[in-house]
Amino acid sequence: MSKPHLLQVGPYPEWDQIPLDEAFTVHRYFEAADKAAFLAEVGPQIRGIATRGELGANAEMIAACPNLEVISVYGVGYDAVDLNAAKARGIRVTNTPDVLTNDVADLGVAMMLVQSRGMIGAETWVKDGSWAAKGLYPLKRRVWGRKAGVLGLGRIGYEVAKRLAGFDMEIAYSDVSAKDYASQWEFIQDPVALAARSDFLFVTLAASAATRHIVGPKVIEALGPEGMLINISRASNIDEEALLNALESGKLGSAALDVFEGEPKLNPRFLKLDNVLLQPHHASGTIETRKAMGQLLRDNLTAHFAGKPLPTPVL
Ligand code: 8YV
Repeated sequence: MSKPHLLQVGPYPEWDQIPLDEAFTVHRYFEAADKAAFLAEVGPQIRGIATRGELGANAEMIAACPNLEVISVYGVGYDAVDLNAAKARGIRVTNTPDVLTNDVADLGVAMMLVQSRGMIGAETWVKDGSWAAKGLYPLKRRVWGRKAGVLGLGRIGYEVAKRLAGFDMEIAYSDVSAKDYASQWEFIQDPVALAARSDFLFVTLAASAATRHIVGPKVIEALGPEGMLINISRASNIDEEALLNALESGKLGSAALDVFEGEPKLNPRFLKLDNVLLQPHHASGTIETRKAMGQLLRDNLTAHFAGKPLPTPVL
């Protein structure tokens, strides 16, 4: 039996690539020099798209594949998939929830600690001889016992809050409604009010048109010159222009960011700031989690082509 043809949007580790190539005829979009010509050539054969959270599948790509049946995302976020285009053609969409939740939460909390305690600068202080030459490293701010806000108490937000409880932090969260599994934490629906009472504000919302720039000038200024914004969701949840302005002027104390507009080519203004901690969209980037994500991506594709129920459908 001939293998279903797949369009692969971005690279995967070898441990995923080998089984993917065994089970499917894979066309590597990311290796094509002329993307439009490549799509025009292979598009009609394509029955599945294997993509990644940040890459998704846009309307053009979907339109170029008239026989497309399924889009499988390696990632929990599917905001980069044109869901309307998929829905209009009855194309199934899957993602990889749950398997990455704990690692994403771990990285968010680690970024808070590293940034608040100034650990990157402290390491430079040791390595460049400043410790011996200049003496003691400047004092930084504590984390334990302070106020944390979690914007979006879904799977990842919940795991962040659980970890913060271990630091005896005062935790509040915002979401569309109070969660029955979170009665131990304060519910503050308005993101501006949440930011105003928080020292650290975690953005853990699934991105959509409705959440675009939910963290705008008002939220950022409410968090204030002593506050820290931590984003482990999607760049589109934050008004990046307002964030940069506030970081440059000191209206916001600091930020720890794993995601950026236009990544990996982020706005160069970020690189000039000394009140930011920047990560290369790496919150799910552990060997264990990435292996589980790759397996789930393939399980969804295999189930689809075997006519079985999809393990983790979005559409
Ligand atoms: C990426 C992510 O998919 O889960 C998500 O939504 O953005 C990440 O896990 C990861 O960088 C792999 O591309």
